[in-house]
Amino acid sequence: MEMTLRWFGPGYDTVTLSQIRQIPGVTGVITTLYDTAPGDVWSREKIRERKREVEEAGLRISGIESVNVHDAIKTGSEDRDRYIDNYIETLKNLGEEDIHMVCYNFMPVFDWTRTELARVRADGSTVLAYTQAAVDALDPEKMFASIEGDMNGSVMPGWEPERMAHVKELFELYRDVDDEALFANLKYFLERIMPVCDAYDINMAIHPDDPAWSVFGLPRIIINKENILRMMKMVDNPHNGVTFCSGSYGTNLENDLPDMIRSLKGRIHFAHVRNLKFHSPDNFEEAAHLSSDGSFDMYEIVKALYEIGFDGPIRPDHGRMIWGEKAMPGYGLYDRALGAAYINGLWEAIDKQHRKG
Ligand SMILES: [Mn+2]
Repeated sequence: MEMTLRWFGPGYDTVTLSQIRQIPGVTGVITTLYDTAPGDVWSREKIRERKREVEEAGLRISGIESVNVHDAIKTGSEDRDRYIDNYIETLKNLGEEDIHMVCYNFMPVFDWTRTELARVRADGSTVLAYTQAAVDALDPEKMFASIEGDMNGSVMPGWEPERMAHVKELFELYRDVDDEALFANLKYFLERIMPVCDAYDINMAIHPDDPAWSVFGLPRIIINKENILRMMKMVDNPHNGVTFCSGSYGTNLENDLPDMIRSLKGRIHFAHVRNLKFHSPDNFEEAAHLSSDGSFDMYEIVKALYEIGFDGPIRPDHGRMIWGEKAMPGYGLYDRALGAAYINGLWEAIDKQHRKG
């Protein structure tokens, strides 16, 4: 594995590359071009400029999170081919610049959904949290307004104000899209992009839906072992792979995370590792990475990744807001750095134990 940190780029991230460079064991960043709209082609020049900046800081671009998939592709609308052509062009440009891992998601309307961005925990840290009761009581069109005040002035991925301004139209677009239609649209997209992925050795890594069930009546398909194996099978190419996100699959307590990891051997191209603390099956908050701070056995999760020979980029996922830091919720420096150090510690211990036999 390669330890990385997500970095949103200049002007969007409060964390600097020089700070990331000083986290022990972190050698790469996972980045994106936030200022390129979903559906537009990422130019060679912009990719090269980002690469130069990262490499000058002594790091490398270990992958992209995300190249967003346009709603025309997800809904299978008549103009989808034009957007897929653009996506292929972007992949080609990334490949030419020696970037070989692309995370994306196929979630309708909203990216991840949380109902609180700053729940206060017993230790005074603040975290993102979710309660089904709050979602059920909420008008989805007002979702953005309800969390906007807690964003610390940041633009959160998937919650861009320009996008949320059209949320009503987005719902309309997905009116006739059910799970089966979404699977079919995903298959169509993957079949069209696999040739360029083969040509440039680009690993596509789909991010699970978060939470891993339907919200606001929208279809959600990347939610459990059965569905993800169906997806691997429907386009059976090693470049069609997954981002294993423990915090997203873990929202559903019926998902056995180490078992899922083992069943995806060879197809996990990227790993997000974080912990959740459950108060009930539909009321949870994001905890520190340490097993005892949350509900997951992080040792078993990292061990499963180790045992399947996972060799892609891994990153700590959302961190708590601690030590007075003001940053994009989930994406401060301090707690993610602690998370990276902890995961590195687990990995080293598992590796040494394994070598001893
Ligand atoms: Mn994730």
